[in-house]
Amino acid sequence: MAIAEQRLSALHQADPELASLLEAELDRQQYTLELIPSENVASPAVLEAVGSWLTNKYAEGTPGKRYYGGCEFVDQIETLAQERACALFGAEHANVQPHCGSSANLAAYMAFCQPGDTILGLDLSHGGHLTHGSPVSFSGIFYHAEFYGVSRETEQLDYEEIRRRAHEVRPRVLVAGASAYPRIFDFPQLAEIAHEVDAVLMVDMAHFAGLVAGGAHPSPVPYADVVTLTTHKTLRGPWGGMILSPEEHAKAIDKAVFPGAQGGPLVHAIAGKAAALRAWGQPEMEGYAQRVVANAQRLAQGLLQEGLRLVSGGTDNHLMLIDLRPLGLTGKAVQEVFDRARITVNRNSIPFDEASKFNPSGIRLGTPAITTRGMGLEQMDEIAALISRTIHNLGDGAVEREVAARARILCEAFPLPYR
Ligand code: DSN
Repeated sequence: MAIAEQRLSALHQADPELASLLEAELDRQQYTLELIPSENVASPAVLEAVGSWLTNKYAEGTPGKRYYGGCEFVDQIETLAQERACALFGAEHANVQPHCGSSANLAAYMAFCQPGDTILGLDLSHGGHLTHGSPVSFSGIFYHAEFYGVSRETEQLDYEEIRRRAHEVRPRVLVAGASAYPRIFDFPQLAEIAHEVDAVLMVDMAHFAGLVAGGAHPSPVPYADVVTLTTHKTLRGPWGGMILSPEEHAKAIDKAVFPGAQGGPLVHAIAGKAAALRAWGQPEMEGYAQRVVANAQRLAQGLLQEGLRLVSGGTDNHLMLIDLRPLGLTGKAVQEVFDRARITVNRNSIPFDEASKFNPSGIRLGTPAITTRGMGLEQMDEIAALISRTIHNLGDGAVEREVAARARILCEAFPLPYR
């Protein structure tokens, strides 16, 4: 019996069709180089917590103040997660209930804004996130969204330009953070700008929360009025969100999460968050954040040496963006070829992209998941060569098969922790 079959024995009995799809996905994850920078590999401990009977429990409210009986243990579980989050990030208050990053951002806006208020965030095509004001998201529908971008020359944030925009539009909330920005943020400067215009500084550290936890990225916590994050990216936890803040904003944020933005919390996910947060104090996480960044920088260096152009010329964090324009390619076709070559990436807009959002000019890559699997600098050199070979021979089936075979060998040498 395959190991996945043993793990899913109840599901196999009850629903073989679904079980076999889960198995197929495990197989895909096991034998694919996962380079999507927002993905990672949750530990078996996290999976056990998330897959537990906590999913049976309703617990609207907060620990000690629930609208349901029978909450004595889930109160302790949620308190544990809150305390661990506060200790790890040096925050005064943590709300661990947001179901995801978007819910966390919705609640953060609701805590500080009225509908129609102005928010100022990084443009989506310059690396921002949908929930930072995109017209197709609640953030751009309920609020008046304005944007800042990166400089055309450096493809990096220009803090004088952010200051100019902030004075021009006088936002209620200045939003910092990104989904596709390969550089670090200057939080003291952002806080200064926010204060100059009496704005709240909200930092969405979803992408780099794990780098902050491990000391490989400056922390926004001492500077921001509110910090949102997801727990499933660099933080290596279950799918979910979280909000950190000074105590003075705790009440407004808790109220915005529930009943403002959500109903009952996902207690099983909160337990997974608690398990993931505990791991950060353990030897297995020692140096992880630094390795993620070192791997990203080595991968970036390899890609540059192979003649590929990277947005802003490299990376300071866990991700990078390949600019496909010099090669006359667009992201959709490249992403599909990589899928066949057992390398998972995602197509992404790049600053000043003239191509459509559906088929943009960039490919976004990151190292959190492969670093969790134990890969290091030597593997980054090989992966850079595989990426280059694939891109430079797009449409050559023999190359795709060779790269896929090599990717599989690498994955076999650095297995997922599930078997
Ligand atoms: N969609 C996520 C990402 O891939 O970066 C951000 O929420």
